[in-house]
Parts: sequence; structure tokens; C-alpha cells
Amino acid sequence: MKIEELRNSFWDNGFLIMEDVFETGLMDNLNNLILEHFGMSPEFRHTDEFLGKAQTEVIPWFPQQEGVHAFDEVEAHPFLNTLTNAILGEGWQKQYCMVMFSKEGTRGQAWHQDCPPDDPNQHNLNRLVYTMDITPEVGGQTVVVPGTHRRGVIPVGEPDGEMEGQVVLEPKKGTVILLHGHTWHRVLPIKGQYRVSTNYRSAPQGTPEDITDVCVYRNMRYRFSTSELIEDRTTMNAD
Ligand SMILES: O=C(O)CCC(=O)C(=O)O
Ligand SMILES: [Fe+2]
Repeated sequence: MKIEELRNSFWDNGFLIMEDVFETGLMDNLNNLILEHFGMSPEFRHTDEFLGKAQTEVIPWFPQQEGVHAFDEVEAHPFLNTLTNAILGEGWQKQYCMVMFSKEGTRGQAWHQDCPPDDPNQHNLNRLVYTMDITPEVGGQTVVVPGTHRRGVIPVGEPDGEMEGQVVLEPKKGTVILLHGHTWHRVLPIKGQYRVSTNYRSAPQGTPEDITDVCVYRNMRYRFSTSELIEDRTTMNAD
């Protein structure tokens, strides 16, 4: 597909999935570095309140901030940059590279938007790279509701129930998913030994750096920097 078609598909659906963008050798190398860093039973760093309410069990790692340069190659990939340019426009900003690790038997991530959709123009772009196959056996499939980047705030409701129109994505090793931060999305429970994804987050020019500090779940808004539940949505009428 041409860059314009990919861009249009992204803006129609609020996400885009592309297989075989990255070579197996590079993916294996990064996956090994990730496993070396985490081991198989790392501790969660979030508060118990967050883990209970958000029903989200993911441990982040920011390898570039620790001088692990092996992750730079993905970021410099010409196709990824050309496509990001087409989607976000010139002057877009890279934010950070965040690896997300979940261990066997954990819940994945509840439905959420990475940042509040109050202003449709203020959003992040997830550029997710998968260094392993995400299959039904492994669990941890990424679920999205197409077109919801235009539908405002995610409705109050069951944090991990099924949503009408949801699409289950099964990225493979080397797949890239581009995902608008306002698109309603979640990650299914982990059945295999572990599940990882690596997110090269970016945003349009002029987006505040802390745009993803507040995350919107179906039961609350949560501020990560202060570990604070800033809005309890369970007492609100369904919207
Ligand atoms: O790991 C994934 O597939 C999606 C993670 C996610 O919710 C995000 O990067 O914002
Ligand atoms: Fe997310």
C-alpha cells in the first residue's frame, strides 16, 4: 500500500496494523534484551489501588533512558518515520520508547484511552513494535474499537467486558501497530509465559510532553505522576 493509503486507513480507523516491518534477527535481539532486563517474575511498580481499579498489570521499562542503544535502530527506520510524518505532519515529536512486560496469568490491560479526548487535536500516537508472536495461546492480544478516536470519552462500564465493534489484533514478531491515543483499546489476559510490546510513543507538534500522564479507564481517570485517582467514573451516569 502507498503511504497515502496507509495514512487514510489510519485516520479512518484510529489504528493501522502492518506485518513484517522489522526483521526477525533484530526482533530476537531486542526480545532477548527485554527478557534479560525483566527476568520472568519482576515486581509491579504501581500502587495496589491502581492495580485493583485499573485491572492493568504491565511493568514498563525505558531502555533508551538507560543508554541501551539497541532500541535506536527501530526508531530510525525510514519507513516508520515517513509514515509517522504522513500521519502526524512535519514537526511531530518523539516522546519515549517504553517496553511493556506482563507475566503469565496476569490480566493484561483494561479498556482505556491513553490521554483524555477532551480536545480531539491533543493526543499521542502509539507506535507499537512486537518482538514476539502474540497468538491466542500466548494471550495478550490487542483489542481496539475502530473509529473511536472520533467518539470522545470511552463510555462508563465494565473495565474488561466486550465492546460492540471490537476487533482483536494478533500482531506477530516484526509487526507494527500504529494506534491513536484516543482510540478505545485494551490488552487481553496473558496465558503464555510472558508478553511484551515496545511502544515508540510520539505526538503531533506542540503536544504537551505529559499528554499521557492522565489515562481514561471505564471506571476512572488516573494520573500516573502522582499515583492519583482524579475522577471516579463509577458514580457517573453512563455516557
Ligand atoms: O501493548 C499493546 O499492544 C498496547 C499497549 C497500550 O495500551 C499502549 O501502548 O498504549
Ligand atoms: Fe494504551
